[in-house]
Amino acid sequence: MPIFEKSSERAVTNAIIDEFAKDMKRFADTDVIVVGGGPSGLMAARDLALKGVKVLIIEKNNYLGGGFWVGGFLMNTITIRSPADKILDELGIKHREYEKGLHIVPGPLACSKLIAAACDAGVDILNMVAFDDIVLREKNRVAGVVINWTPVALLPKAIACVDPVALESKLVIDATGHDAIVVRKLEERGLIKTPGFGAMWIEKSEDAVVEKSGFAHPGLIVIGMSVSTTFGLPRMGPTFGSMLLSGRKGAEVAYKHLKKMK
Ligand code: 48F
Repeated sequence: MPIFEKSSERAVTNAIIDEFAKDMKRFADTDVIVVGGGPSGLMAARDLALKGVKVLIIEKNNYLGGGFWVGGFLMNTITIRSPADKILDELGIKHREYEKGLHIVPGPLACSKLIAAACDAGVDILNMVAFDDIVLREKNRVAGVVINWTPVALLPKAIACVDPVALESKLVIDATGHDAIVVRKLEERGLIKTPGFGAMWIEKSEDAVVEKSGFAHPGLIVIGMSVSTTFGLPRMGPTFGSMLLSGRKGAEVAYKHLKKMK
């Protein structure tokens, strides 16, 4: 007596291809593209999706979460300073106060719950796909991204030309962490100058990252550690409260801008 419903190889293949084609058509023209699915990108995307914005995360790995799975020094404890613990409460993530205002939570718990919150909010996700370049419009406004499958970058040199495709959006958010990949693309084109991030100073850095989260160029918002690289702020080490608050601030800035565009 079989356990599972009858199906076929053909139906399984068709289900995968049909859904992917439908998704890609939707992704080709969206409101906001978030490049990078770490804590700041997930937070921003979740907040935007909850407000009814069409938002897509492009993530080069097969997994989301970026550096949020582990705390510092390959150890699981994530530290979050108040008031960002309120976001943990909002997402139903159990945490403990280690000392006044310094909260701790296991990385796998915090990260998996944040990913689930983004998915539940209706965020679209394109993983194993890497940002390759920007789409520019009038006055060098960022208006989308050029993407390719992550493995394409790993192909041997003999396989020369594997053209990418492009997705249009009203706004792009750089949430690629210290590398600030999208901002760096603008820099390659001489459109922006980035000082790179400075030495560690947790207290100064966390506040400054949240304050500076916002537009770095027309059409382009920066959040998370890419803010540090873009504006030459100190790095912050293994504490994540500002990643969540920066994502939230980026979403607010994006939402306000989208409303003005209407
Ligand atoms: O690095 P990441 O977690 O960025 P974040 O949201 O958070 C930073 C913290 O994890 C930590 C810290 C604060 O305590 O210092 O580092 O700023 O996540 C960045 C995501 O971007 C993806 C990358 O795989 C990761 O998931 N990413 C990077 N380059 C690309 C990319 C690319 N070219 N295309 C698509 N995704």
